[in-house]
Amino acid sequence: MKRAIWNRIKRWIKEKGALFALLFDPDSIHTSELERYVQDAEGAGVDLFLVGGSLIFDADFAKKVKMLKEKANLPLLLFPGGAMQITGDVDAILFMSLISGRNPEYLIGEQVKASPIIKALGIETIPTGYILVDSGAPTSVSFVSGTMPIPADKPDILCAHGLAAQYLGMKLVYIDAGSGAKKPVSTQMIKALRDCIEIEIFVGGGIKNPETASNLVSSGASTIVIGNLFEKKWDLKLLREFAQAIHKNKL
Ligand code: 1GP
Repeated sequence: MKRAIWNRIKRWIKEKGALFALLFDPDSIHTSELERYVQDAEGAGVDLFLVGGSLIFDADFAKKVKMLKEKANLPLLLFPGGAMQITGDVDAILFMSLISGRNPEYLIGEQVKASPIIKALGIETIPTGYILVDSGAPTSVSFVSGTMPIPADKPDILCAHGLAAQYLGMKLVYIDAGSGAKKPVSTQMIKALRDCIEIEIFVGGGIKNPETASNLVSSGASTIVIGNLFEKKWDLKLLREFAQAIHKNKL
């Protein structure tokens, strides 16, 4: 089984302490801006690109992912909301199971639909336990997946899910408050999770400033994912500040 991209990500996490992943939602970028965004992000210190979303409205989704792949030098990971988003124009797929939920469609149904296509395309898969944490208000992903997030103040429940992901052989857990969440996952929750599992921890959802990103890294996050903030306003200076804050523990 292919592991080249994952091995590279693991090595970078070791070298840099933590990585900065920028999430592109194809619905919110124009093809004309795409090349500049990729160049800016690579110059500013972003480490990874993610693309995908719980619902995609753009008929040009596949075309935009292909363009991203052509322009990007950094690894491009698909962060799919379902089997319909599978495309071969990425370096690897976060092969996710929504393990905080109890909806069989997102635990295993979409994965079964996607697998034969992934095999035919020959894309690397990165087994990922996707865990939604409550952010104080309903999010698109909880609505679309028909699942309840883990309560924001229940580290024991988060740890139990993280351990289950680890014992199932997943390489990472993606702890998500949901795109545009009012409140990100707390540092207390991430600290508790870091203390009980050994696999990598990606954290995203509602992270709006470099200080929050830095605190999450100090608490044990190995990758910080930011999407919404830069979709609303592209800000090169802020991209650099995030990169510095996320890498600061090792620089
Ligand atoms: C969403 O974790 C990602 O699934 C990123 O969240 O868009 O709020 O940055 P934001």
